[in-house]
Amino acid sequence: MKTIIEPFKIKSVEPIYFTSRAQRQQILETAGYNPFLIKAEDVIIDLLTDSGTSAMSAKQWAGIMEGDESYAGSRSFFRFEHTVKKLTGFDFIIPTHQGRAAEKILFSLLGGAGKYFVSNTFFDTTRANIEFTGAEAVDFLTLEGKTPALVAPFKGNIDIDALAHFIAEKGAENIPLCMLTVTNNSGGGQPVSMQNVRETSELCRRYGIPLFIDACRFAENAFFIKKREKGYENASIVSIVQELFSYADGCTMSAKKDALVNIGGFLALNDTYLAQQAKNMLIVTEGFPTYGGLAGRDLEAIAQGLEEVLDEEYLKYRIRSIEYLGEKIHHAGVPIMMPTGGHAVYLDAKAFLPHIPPHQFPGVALCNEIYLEGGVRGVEIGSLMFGKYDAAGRHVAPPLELVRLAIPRRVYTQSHIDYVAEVIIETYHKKQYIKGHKMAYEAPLLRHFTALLVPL
Ligand code: P70
Repeated sequence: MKTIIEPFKIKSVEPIYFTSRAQRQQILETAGYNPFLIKAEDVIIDLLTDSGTSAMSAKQWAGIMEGDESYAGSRSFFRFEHTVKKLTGFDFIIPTHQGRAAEKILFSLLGGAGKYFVSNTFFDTTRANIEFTGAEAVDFLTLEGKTPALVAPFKGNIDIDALAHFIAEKGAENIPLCMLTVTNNSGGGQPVSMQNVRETSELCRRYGIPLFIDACRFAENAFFIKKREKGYENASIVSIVQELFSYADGCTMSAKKDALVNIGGFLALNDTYLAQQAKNMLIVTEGFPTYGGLAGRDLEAIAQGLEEVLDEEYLKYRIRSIEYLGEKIHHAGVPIMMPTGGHAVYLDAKAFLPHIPPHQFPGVALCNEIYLEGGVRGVEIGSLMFGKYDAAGRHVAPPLELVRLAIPRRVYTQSHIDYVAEVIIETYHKKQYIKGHKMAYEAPLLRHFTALLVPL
């Protein structure tokens, strides 16, 4: 059969509340034109994030009941630890309440003024945790990764030559860690190839720089390797995952993505001394090392989710559901990041709204228009999230202005997605009437979460 169906049935449902365009106009104004500040009940289809929004399986809910809530030595921790070790091969597995808590611990221990952390692309919280220590976060995305319309199999790859130059220039002693984000979230959910991971690992090992994986979407990345990289056609997803982690010295993970849960994360690593320091900090900030910032039931649900996410039928449906939305709107002429990535369709706001300059936040303007049109909420990944000011106070734009439509895992059906496509295409027809925004309030770090804006 040609039709790829959702490989699950639905046992428990939640209502969607509908709003009129006039109501949404009012809601946007009240929210300071920042989609983060809209109440979820006022959203018809919520594509703000795929993080923590998964539908859990019956087995995960069963795990919630089975969770062992002992303070120390909980059975659920050992199941969690066993599962993560089997996948990653790392020696020390440290649970945290979500990804950024793992980042906070890791970068607090390794960071500081004068240090450089390098990556294909750091995501927002990772970058913020690095900069908070006084260190610099530097991205080395390949040119093809920065070219939205170009179709290439591994647009998440790090530029090895540029990285090698940078290491030679700054000195390995000033670079405490290299991180590969799989898939590359800020760059379109694009995968990183096994070859690129292997070559990055060789380069880092030559200089004694530890390589860590930001593993949020490791299973989606593995599926792309299987489908697109020569030599992996017949490999199992689990063996691809294990090989990828074997090239690294550790990882941070937000379990809210590919572990199919609503909260959780971990730090995993091989270095005994660093692990000891991390556990000491964990006790101060998160909790005892056999629960971190989580309940025993959360650890159970993560362990179960990490097994389910490796199911090829699931991954096939998952990646196809993103591609399906991408195809529909691309055929209608809507400019998107090509090819579609693992967890979201990314609209190219620069090409969608060429009349709005970066300092007027084309991505935010587009997000708000899409919400107005059909109650669909996306997120801007562009000048609001990553823009900076130079010494003269001028706005410095990031390379891409994107609107991400992230698809929660196992939550929406094909007709929901058809509706989203219709909303995007309608918005595209009205593009010349969309106006830029200006900032009314911004916080010093991670400003996109709380900023207030006004349309021009
Ligand atoms: C997302 C969320 C979180 C994330 C990530 C990567 C590659 C670390 C983290 C932190 C954040 C977000 C963005 C916009 C709207 C809502 C939420 N990504 N590394 O949706 O993990 O959130 O668990 O601390 O993507 O992409 P955590």
